[in-house]
Amino acid sequence: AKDPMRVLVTGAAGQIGYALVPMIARGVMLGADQPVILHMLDIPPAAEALNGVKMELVDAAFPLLKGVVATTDVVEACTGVNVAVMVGGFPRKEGMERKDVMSKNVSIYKAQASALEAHAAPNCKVLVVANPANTNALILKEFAPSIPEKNVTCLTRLDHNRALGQISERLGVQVSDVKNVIIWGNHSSTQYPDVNHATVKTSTGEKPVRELVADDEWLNGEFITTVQQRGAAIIKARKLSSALSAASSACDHIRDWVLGTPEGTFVSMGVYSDGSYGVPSGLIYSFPVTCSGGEWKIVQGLPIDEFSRKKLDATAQELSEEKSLAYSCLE
Ligand code: NAX
Repeated sequence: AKDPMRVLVTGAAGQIGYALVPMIARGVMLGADQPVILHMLDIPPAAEALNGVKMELVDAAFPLLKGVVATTDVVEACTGVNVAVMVGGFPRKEGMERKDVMSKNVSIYKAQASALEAHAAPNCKVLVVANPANTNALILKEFAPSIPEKNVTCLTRLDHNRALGQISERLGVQVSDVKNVIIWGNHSSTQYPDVNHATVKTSTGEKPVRELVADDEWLNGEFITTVQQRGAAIIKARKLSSALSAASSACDHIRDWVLGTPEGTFVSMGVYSDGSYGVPSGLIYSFPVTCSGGEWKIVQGLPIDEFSRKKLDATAQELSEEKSLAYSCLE
């Protein structure tokens, strides 16, 4: 039998946490043969609720769940973890300035970076979910210099999955037959959902999405804005932000990273830019990646047309501005 892996979920008393921890305990994230020990962190006002989540995990009698740590102590939460899913953060409240929200999150991510660096297992893989996800991940990376930069990522898989879902709905095909959409850039409304390399499996082989949809106006317009604005549409409908889809996508992100992507399939991950596709290095930017042996690699050599180029640059520009704002909060 495999040794258990320790998985940290911060913000575990929140709504994504509530959807995510049972998925992890059922093996959705790391595999049906991988025992896990859950480490759940939240802040003192949520301590009682967090304990309630722990009680439910016990009550669910998950065979793979070998232990639960529920704590408000960052060091205890981070100790020995192999995977860290950072869902906790400071939400933007009505009337708050962008800079004030950034400043709160910068201090949270700076502190948690230090705790992970000092106490996590070597080679711990980090996924930042909390917004602003790319920039929180960048701060975490900067303040945990001994964690390899390739181990710090942010979640854009939800956006990726939303794009797959929209294509599947439009064409009336199974979502599992659609692949290789790309989310470029920031997990924000400037992200660029790109279908230029996406295909659909049909009875006569793989066909390009552009050819099957045969409506460039929709693909270059409404499709893009629907994916970009999907989070807002969920809030409008549910009066709460996306939670089950975010949790499921976080599992997809870690599972593919650890266990590998299928041959010929790429997925979107926010990773530390190396300058690929003319994206400035030093940003956490969402790229198409393939994973194998526990490492991601940016898919190289995809042709980028002029329409796409502008969109890749615009979202990079926004991330550079976020980075400056974050750094101004450190001064
Ligand atoms: P909730 O407000 O329900 O939960 C957040 C939890 O974090 C709360 O329990 C809170 O007490 C806790 N928390 C706050 N500060 C903390 C700290 N310093 N350490 C540990 N825990 C702390 O929000 P929820 O709906 O679960 O969303 C969580 C985050 O995910 C938000 O930042 C949200 O914007 C972000 N999202 C990111 C998505 C993505 O695709 N990257 C999509 C979904 C979601 O909107």
